[in-house]
Amino acid sequence: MVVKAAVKSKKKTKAKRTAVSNPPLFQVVLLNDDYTPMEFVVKLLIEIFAMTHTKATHVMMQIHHEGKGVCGIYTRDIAETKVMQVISCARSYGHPLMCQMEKI
Ligand code: TYC
Repeated sequence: MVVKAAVKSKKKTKAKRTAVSNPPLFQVVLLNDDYTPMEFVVKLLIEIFAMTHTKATHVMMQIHHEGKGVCGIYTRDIAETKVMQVISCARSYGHPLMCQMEKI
């Protein structure tokens, strides 16, 4: 009777790598206007974009002086939700504040 010894192959099998790409990112941008109160914008940046009071005040002042400013960078669905939250909150208080998302 011939007994065949099991010969373990020393050869490494290469793991197949599938190409994956990162999802596109969008920056949520707040626009300046002459009517929305500064303190409202600060509160909104704290509540919707999880900023500290110091950071929110800084971003609000930057928007006030430069016309617009980035509040955060997100994937599409989250950016869309943030824009909707900002606009619906602002409108519910009667403010004209505008917010948009831009692909980066
Ligand atoms: N310019 C507004 C004011 O003087 C304040 C403001 C800041 C409004 C940022 C909108 O995105 C904005 N009351």
